Amino acid sequence: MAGEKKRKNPISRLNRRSFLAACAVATSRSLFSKGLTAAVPEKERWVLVERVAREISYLTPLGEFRMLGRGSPPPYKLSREKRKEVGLTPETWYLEVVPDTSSGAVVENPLCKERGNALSWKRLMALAEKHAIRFLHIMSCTNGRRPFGMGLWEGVPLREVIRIARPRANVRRVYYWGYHNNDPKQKFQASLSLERVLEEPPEELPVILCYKLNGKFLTPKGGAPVRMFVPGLYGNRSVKWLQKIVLTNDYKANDTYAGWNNDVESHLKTWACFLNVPKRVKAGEIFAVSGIAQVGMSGLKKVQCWLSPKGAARPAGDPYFQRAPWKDACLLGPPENWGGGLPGGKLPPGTLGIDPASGKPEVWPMRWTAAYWVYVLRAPQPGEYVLRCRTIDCKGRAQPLPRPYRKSGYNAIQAAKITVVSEA
Ligand SMILES: Nc1nc2c(c(=O)[nH]1)N[C@H]1C(S)=C(S)[C@@H](COP(=O)(O)O)O[C@H]1N2
Ligand SMILES: [Mo]
Repeated sequence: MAGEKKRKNPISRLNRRSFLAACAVATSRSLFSKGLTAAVPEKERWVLVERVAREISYLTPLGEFRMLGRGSPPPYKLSREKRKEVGLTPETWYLEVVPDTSSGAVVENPLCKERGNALSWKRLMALAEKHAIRFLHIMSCTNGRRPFGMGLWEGVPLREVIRIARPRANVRRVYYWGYHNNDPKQKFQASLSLERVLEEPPEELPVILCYKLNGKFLTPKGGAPVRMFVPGLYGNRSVKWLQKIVLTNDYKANDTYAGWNNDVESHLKTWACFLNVPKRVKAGEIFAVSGIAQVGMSGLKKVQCWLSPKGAARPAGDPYFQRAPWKDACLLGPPENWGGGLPGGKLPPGTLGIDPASGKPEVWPMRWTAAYWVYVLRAPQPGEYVLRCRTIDCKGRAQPLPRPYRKSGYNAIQAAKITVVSEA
């Protein structure tokens, strides 16, 4: 596969055996009306898809997870001694859960250092023995051009701790923040409706106090020892180095990210981006392009690609190329080896959404996760081309949709340049 270039990216790793469960084979019409390319025989397509799939690690290895952390210095850059001093090691960590009395919130058993009953790591681990859950979930930043990583997260449902604090009256929202060098300007804060914390629809995942990623305790960069993890939303709600929760009757999102002009309520969107695209291919050559799709709120039915000559006139009145001759890519099925550094590539028992008897996902692709895809095509005549990718959600709608607010979660039709050179 001459020209196939491996691009450094945070979410793919070339180390696993995988297989294909669902392969939406493209119909064998020519790629676009001018008939510049011929169809790829199914057998060749299959071989190539399988070869590329084998190189993708479903879970992102920890060293390749993209991780954020604001502050000067960011908490993960503090020395081990300093982290001990400020309560960012298991032995020194405490979580306080207190009422915002100025809002009228009434909490019967506030957990705080002053009363000597703040939640310690030991107590959290005791709760974990009874209540720990783990699930697969992608991490994406609202404005990120690609997902930060695909993880297996473990923690204790936040409601177990809220229950211990016994909120009694006038609590509508949960405010929380992480360690910030005791400087209010460095505070990274987020909030949730208390109702979101207390219960969820049957197919939804609980908000957790998270302490493990891919089976390993969180690293300092990962938010150690404990971070919030909020399923279904962008990463800004999942505050790291968590130390404080305030139960309030205020009904507004007071999130740091909202103050930065982001829509913090928006759910993860369904969209696709490229992982590996060869920059140069030879005319007539059969080659593969791989990518990742984020399975957002509306689910994912298909990923599609469309190759067109560079500089071709954009169709009038069709900003999302709805009328372009898109072709289905091949969605990869659940892997046998989940990668990401899990022992033997196996998911731990009790992973939500995995059937305990077969060890296979109950549905595929799973909501709030990554789905990888491969698109195989034959290079047309020499020239400059643009390859685009998009998704079709479970409602059959092409994504992205028209969005009136840009900072509600990045979603766009991604385009990659491909140069086709002559065979000789
Ligand atoms: N304390 C703290 N938590 C934080 C942030 C931060 O800057 N400080 N960034 C948030 C944002 S905007 C994102 S997208 C996620 C990223 O999670 P990750 O660093 O584990 O990939 O962390 C969130 N949690
Ligand atoms: Mo973010």
